[in-house]
Amino acid sequence: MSAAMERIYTDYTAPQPQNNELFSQFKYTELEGFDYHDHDGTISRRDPSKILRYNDKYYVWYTHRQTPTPPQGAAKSNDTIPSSDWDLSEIWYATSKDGFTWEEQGVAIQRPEKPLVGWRSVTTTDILEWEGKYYLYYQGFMEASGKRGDDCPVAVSYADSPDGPWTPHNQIVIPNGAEGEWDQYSIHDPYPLVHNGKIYLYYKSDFGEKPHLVRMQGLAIAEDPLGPFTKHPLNPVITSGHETSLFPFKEGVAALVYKDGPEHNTIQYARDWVNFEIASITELMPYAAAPYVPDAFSDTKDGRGITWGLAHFINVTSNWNKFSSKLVRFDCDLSQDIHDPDMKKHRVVHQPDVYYRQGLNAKQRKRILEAQ
Ligand code: AAL
Repeated sequence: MSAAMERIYTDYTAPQPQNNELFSQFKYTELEGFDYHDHDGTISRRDPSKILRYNDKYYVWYTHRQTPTPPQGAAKSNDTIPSSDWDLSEIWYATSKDGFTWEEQGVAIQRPEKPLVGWRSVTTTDILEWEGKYYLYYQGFMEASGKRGDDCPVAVSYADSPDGPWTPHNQIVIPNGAEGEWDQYSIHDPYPLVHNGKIYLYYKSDFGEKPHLVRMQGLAIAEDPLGPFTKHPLNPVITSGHETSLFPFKEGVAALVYKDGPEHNTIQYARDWVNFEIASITELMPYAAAPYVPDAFSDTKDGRGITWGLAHFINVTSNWNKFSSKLVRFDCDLSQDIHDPDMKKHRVVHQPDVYYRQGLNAKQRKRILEAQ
């Protein structure tokens, strides 16, 4: 049997995508309720948390930047000028009855005073519900992003209600790795789930040199939301992806792995929550996907999967001098509880203009013409 035929039997839950429970297309819907200043770059919302359902409402937390200018890069940044789209930011939150129209509630986590963790910027948060209390994990920047790199550890705040008030733990809860380790500079995209009575927090780190940064995903496990977190000895556990989102599925965990790395644009699965295999290949995956995962914290042994969530579009005007991002809703069928054939079509039919927008640049056209 060829290697390819082997994979049909070992890697995929079905020979054809339309019958693969861990394959889906992704459909996108513009959200109502958020003002973006006509995308002039002075306000940005991005990197949403998983969706939480509480008192018949959906809750989402996200990075909120509102600055007098658009991002200007690390060299030009100062106490009011942001270096990047997520510099000088706070964690805000919004609620919704239907997941399409949202009401912004305001700030959840403010930047603390210098030198506390996150004094420069608090960003890229995710939510954990544990024993009746709520925890927001987030990146705590202690310098403008982009000085050496996008360097930060992870901090945490906690509350008795999703509406706060949030008490900062004011300590680094997921520390950077030691010098020379793969996660020495950054601990990004903290993403907690509950498994085997413990908190399984997946995260990204990046290493190497710009513009060829290598991004991989690690796992840190704790018995208490405030730590200590122990990093898994097999880290990195996923060798691709960016803001990787995960959800319990049957006895294991599935991951949306997109954007970076040799295995980008894949949906992966780990029966043991550590050793991931490619379950399907897909496209138009949501950026910074933040799914509604009803059983994220129930320590389930039969994860039901996901059907929707929020994500973000970055640099929505394609103008680097007005860089800002916006939240968007995605829908999919990665669920044991629905079967939506329209989500299982494995060919997203694009119109010609989509391909023409990926046209040759002047340098490429010049190279081609000169080679004739
Ligand atoms: C995002 C996330 C983290 C990074 C930056 C803001 O997509 O990966 O949060 O630090 O980009």
